[in-house]
Amino acid sequence: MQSWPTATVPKLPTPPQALTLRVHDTASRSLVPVEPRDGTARLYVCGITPYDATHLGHAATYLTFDTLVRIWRDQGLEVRYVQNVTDIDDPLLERAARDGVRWEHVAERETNLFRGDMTALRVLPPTWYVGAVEAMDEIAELVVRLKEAGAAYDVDGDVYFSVAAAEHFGEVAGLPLADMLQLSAERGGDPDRPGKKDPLDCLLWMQQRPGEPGWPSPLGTGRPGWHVECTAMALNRLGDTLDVQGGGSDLAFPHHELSAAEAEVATGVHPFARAYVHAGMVGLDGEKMSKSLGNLVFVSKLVAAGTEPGALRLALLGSHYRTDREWTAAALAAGELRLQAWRAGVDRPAGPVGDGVLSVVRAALFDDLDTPAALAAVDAWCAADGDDSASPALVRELVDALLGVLL
Ligand code: 5CA
Ligand code: ZN
Repeated sequence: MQSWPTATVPKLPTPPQALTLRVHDTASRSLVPVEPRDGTARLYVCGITPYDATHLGHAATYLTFDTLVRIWRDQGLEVRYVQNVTDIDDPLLERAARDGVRWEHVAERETNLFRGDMTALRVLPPTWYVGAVEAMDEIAELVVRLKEAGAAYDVDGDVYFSVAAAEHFGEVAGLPLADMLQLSAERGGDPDRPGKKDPLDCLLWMQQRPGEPGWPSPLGTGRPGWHVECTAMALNRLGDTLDVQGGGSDLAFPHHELSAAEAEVATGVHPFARAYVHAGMVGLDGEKMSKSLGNLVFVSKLVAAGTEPGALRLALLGSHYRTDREWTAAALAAGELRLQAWRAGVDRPAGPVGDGVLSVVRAALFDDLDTPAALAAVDAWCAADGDDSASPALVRELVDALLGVLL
């Protein structure tokens, strides 16, 4: 599937070799070093389910992984990045029925809006942007592989993955059974379906239902379960091990847990990802911003109303990615003020020495993507006087390359 146009990324002076990037890994509940092999970083970030427009919660999560991509590129690594689009799923069918349009139309319309938002926000596009619909064959192939490995079974013609087949099942989210059961029911699972061996077993392939779309496969005509889509797309483009598997914290269980379990059984390799990185939830008025709750603030609407995407970026990067937070008018106003102050800072003929702010910004970002500390370092540079006439250009470039903001 077509992604979106890339923004240019200025090349900065080579970073000191001594810096090691560390990120928070949900599975080990600790900061872990990220040391990609062979000069190549492998990243899978779960993409949108395109049934409603991108809201600021999505934007915050994709900005988190954009920061990671920018750090890797700054390190001189090649970045192989896969992002999916869940372009067929129950919510799409429900939305299409409600609006009296075809589900394909809903998917295309909302994916286009998302591309527009990502372009406006200068989020760098993934190497592969893959829709579930275009990946049906490879997904079915993985389901067949899991069946052959003895990790799948039939329930009334539908195919289920057996969590008992994965030795390390449960280790990504590290949750007690009761929590897993509850989250499974809340987030697309069916723990109470009769005939399953374990309530946490998940759907791999669903036979076509009347009035619903289906794709021919060796498993019969139907469509895949959610988790196995991401597993297949990741394994086929990035190999058996990812450096980072990313998404919002609502994906840790069951989605990333089950994807990891499926990958482990299919490849015999553990762990699937060296780090599972999860962004906090952005809320509005005390609730998680979500399509189903309807309490949404849209990137496209803010931008159409005249908000500068750079200010939006700074507003979102002003909090640490792991913190659950509220979207407020004050956060946006702070982003706007900051953008003005930074523009004034780089428009000066000279400023404090630029190498200093560059190394502080890098050190902050290498420390679990500490964007608030990185922003504070640029604030400090803008607030101080100096006579380095090369520094305004360097700061403009570092803000562009590492923070994605054009001053
Ligand atoms: N298509 C699946 C992943 S395969 C999906 O979760 N789609 S989504 O459209 O619901 O969410 C897309 C991404 O945005 C996910 O990483 C999700 O964790 C993240 N996300 C959703 N709501 C919020 C929110 N309120 N705050 C932060 N991130 C969010
Ligand atoms: Zn996913």
